[in-house]
Amino acid sequence: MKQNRFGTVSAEDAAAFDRDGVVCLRNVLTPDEIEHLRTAVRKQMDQLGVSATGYDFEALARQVWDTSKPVETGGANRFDMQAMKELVLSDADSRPLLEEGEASEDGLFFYDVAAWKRDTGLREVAFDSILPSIAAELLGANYVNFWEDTTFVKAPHTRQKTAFHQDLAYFQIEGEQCVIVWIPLDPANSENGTMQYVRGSHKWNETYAPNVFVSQTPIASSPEKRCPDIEAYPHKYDIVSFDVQPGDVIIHHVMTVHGAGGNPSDHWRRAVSFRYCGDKIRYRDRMGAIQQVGVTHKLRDGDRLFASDYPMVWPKPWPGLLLADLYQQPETMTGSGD
Ligand SMILES: O=C(O)CCC(=O)C(=O)O
Repeated sequence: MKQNRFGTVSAEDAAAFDRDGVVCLRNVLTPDEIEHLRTAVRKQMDQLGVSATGYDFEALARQVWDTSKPVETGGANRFDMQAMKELVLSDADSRPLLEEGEASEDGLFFYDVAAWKRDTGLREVAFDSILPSIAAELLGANYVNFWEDTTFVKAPHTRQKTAFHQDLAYFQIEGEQCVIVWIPLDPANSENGTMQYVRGSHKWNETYAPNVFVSQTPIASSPEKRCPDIEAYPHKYDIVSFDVQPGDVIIHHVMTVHGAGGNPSDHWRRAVSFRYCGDKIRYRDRMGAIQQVGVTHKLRDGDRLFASDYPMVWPKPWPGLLLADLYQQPETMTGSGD
């Protein structure tokens, strides 16, 4: 892997990423950039209950384990959550993945996607910050496409953990030249559910089926094998986590197995996650992958990600060009407006 081509990543950090499959970079985003992301997340959260794509996984998990009630997701219709409940309950190895302690109604594990399509501020960070060139550097890529953004918010007193998983099989891609940038919008540490990564797992040479996040239950249509039960045997794995502040980012390789605790603390843990693909990635309509919302491309298996759904964010055609402005998109079905 090429290192240090553009001076955005130190040789030590690039080496850590290659070796561990994860690296934490300090102070790479500005306070203004963090504020843009907080604003985008606030707008998504304001639409919870109305938007087609925003879910509360904490509430959902309660409904999954309560066999007396059906699942209720308000306006969110991206996934068939009743079918997901039946899948989890039929899985002999599934169990609630909750932090110890009293049940709390305050908990919220908010999940949403694709804010870039309607939020200029988030787009500026995803396309025009230093992140695309960091991704290019870590991936040794000749160009970089933006795949998607995802929002993960854990309110104070959220018991739901994020089940350990590997990202590749969630995406319709072939190849491993892809990184995920996890961006905390609040201080995050072991008290409020910072991310946990299995060091070196990107080199296990295994592809794992996507799971349903509130349980390790694999998505039924995926042909891949189940992710190991990291939660049950954490001592068997080399798990690394980082205490982070807004401005820091944690970047993991698409094959790195990762998860997160709940947030039993009194402090929010808001985060967004950006996914970047290098030039070796090809499109693949992978069985079991999560269908993206609002995509319009007609890519076929083996195609490069040359479509307006996957903006090329690095290199820029000329310095100073604001890609965020180029990719103004019409309103899509994905929820709140700007
Ligand atoms: O923030 C979380 O709890 C999960 C994040 C994650 O899995 C990701 O960014 O790929």
